[in-house]
Amino acid sequence: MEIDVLTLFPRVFEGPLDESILKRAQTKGLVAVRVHNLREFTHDKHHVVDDKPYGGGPGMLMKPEPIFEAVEKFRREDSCVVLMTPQGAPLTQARALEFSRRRHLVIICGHYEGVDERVREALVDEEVSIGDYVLTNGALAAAVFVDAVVRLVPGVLGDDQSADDDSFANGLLEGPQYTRPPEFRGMRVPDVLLNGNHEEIARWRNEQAKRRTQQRRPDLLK
Ligand code: JD8
Repeated sequence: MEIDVLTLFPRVFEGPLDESILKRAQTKGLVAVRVHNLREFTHDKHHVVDDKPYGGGPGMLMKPEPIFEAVEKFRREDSCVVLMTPQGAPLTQARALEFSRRRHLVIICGHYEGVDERVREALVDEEVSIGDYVLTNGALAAAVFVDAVVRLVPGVLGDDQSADDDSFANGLLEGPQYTRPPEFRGMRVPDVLLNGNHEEIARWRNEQAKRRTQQRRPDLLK
């Protein structure tokens, strides 16, 4: 999979994309993530990327020209152009899995108060939000989106970290988990996990997952 990210803050992506799973996905050649500064797609002396909204109102909008120029440079026949915006469809695991099957994503990170509507009309295939809370801009949202999608690209996760085991993949939250030692500061690991009966362990884990989901996220059970 190839991903081109268009943003005014390319450094936001430096840390997240160069760690662990995302780094390995890229060195293994399974994914190529390229981050581009939208300012480089301006032609005026001061590299202006924003302007006042017609009709008045607070804040600034992203001008259409740099975004059009960048998208038209990178998009191909098989591309999906994604706009990060609070007005987008909420990202779910099912949606992340769909995006992970695309050959090429072009991700537009909004900034300021958002983008000129003609970007949506003419360029954008999908609008995505990462959740119902307000971020200062679309760059962090895009980093989260890239993380959720890339780890689902076939071959990125090892067998011992299969995406099938993820919470949300089976619609349940993960139950309690333990590692050594068997007793720590008086708190014991449940006996069932120590007795080696894998059928009983699987049943216990499923019960615990259902109980935790019922208590914390009953919406997931509906
Ligand atoms: C893109 C600008 C900030 C949005 C005024 C300041 C996604 N789940 C999400 N929450 N927030 C965003 C998001 C926020 C953005 C932009 C995405 C571009 N802002 C603006 C309008 C109101 N604030 C997001 N995906």
